[in-house]
Amino acid sequence: MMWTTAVLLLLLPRLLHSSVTENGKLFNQSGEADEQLSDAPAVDPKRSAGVKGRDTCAIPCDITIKILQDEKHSICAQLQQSLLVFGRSTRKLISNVMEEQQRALDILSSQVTELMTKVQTLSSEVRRSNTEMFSIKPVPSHGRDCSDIKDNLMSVVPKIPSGIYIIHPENTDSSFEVVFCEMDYMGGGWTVMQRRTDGLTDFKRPWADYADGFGNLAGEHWLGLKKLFHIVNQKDARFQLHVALVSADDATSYASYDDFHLDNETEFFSIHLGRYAGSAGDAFRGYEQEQNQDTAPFSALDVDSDGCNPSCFIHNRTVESCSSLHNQTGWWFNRCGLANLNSSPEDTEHNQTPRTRILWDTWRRNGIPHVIKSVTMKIRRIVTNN
Ligand SMILES: *[C@@H]1O[C@H](CO)[C@@H](O)[C@H](O)[C@H]1NC(C)=O
Ligand SMILES: *[C@@H]1O[C@H](CO)[C@@H](O)[C@H](O)[C@H]1NC(C)=O
Ligand SMILES: *[C@@H]1O[C@H](CO)[C@@H](O)[C@H](O)[C@H]1NC(C)=O
Ligand SMILES: *[C@@H]1O[C@H](CO)[C@@H](O)[C@H](O)[C@H]1NC(C)=O
Ligand SMILES: [Ca+2]
Repeated sequence: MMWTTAVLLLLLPRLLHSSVTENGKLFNQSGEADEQLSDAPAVDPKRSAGVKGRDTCAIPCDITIKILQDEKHSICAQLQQSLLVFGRSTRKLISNVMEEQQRALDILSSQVTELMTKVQTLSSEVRRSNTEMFSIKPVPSHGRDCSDIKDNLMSVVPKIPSGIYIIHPENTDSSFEVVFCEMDYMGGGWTVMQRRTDGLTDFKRPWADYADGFGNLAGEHWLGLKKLFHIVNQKDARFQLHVALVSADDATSYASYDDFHLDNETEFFSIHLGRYAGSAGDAFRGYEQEQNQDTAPFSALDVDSDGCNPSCFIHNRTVESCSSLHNQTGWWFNRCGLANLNSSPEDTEHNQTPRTRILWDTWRRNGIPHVIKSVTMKIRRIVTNN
């Protein structure tokens, strides 16, 4: 509405001018009006009368006055008349302009309404297709675990690459996991559950982190006990565990267990190992029964189920927490034991003790344990005939 008023204010002087010109014609049509009238409507009637008066000085005064009064009356009547006409035409013009503006506004607003409706239709269309895309279609997983992925893709792809895959273990409601699959090593199909190579990932972690997992899947990481539990507890599936070790002087060895599964979190994810095979020795079980970590619950720096209760005597030292002894890492400690693959890789800058290094005590040369620089723990389905 503001701009309509502004337009009217701009138009008004022009309207007034044209009306006055029209009225000017009216004046000189009657033969009485002076040119000045059009420019100065408040004209002094005496002045024009005075001019006439000089031409007719012979006429007696009372008659002259009468004539002048008549003239004055007639001029006033004409002025009133022309003012009326002026007022009427101005009003008409203004109302015409306003009507025109109103029509233009009506057209504009109907166009705007039409556009708004179109926009609403379009955006609801977009929303609908987005909903279809994101919530109705589930996230596609590549398989139940890396062995399953390998079996599924083997007939389709000539060479399956190692890398990060999405898995959906069987009998798990909606837990999709991202895992690293090794597809080249020893026939492929391995789901990596732990990798320690450069010491860049901090393995000093509380229970929650060991339960949920941490690190970088493409590098050092711990997959997490919950995910591991879901994978190895699938129906009609059995898994083997493979530990691959590399020493500081680039010697390699492995330890393999033909069965591997975990108890649930209530049982602190106790580990269950099958028969050992390999070249690194069975450090999980050690040399003596009291070093055996098979069936041990998992411990972390804040959850202590390490079998040292209240304390153990290890290497002439009193130990209350195996996690503390092993640089605050988590593992299936049992009176600490001879294996802990979550400790730090070889690091010459730190004054490491055998207990803060990656520990696999049964891999020895000339009776001395190897210094281990990297390790991977991976699991694979065992083909069962049932
Ligand atoms: C009215 O006055 C105008 C301006 O003075 C003049 O040009 C025009 O001829 C006059 N018209 C008549 C009909 O006298
Ligand atoms: C203990 O762990 C921290 C963090 O991972 C690491 O920086 C440090 O070198 C480790 N200490 C030893 C003695 O290995
Ligand atoms: C965990 O396992 C134990 C023993 O098998 C069982 O009694 C318990 O109900 C399980 N807990 C959960 C939460 O599944
Ligand atoms: C522990 O102490 C005993 C006797 O005090 C000694 O013979 C043995 O060598 C010590 N062991 C270690 C690992 O220091
Ligand atoms: Ca303890």
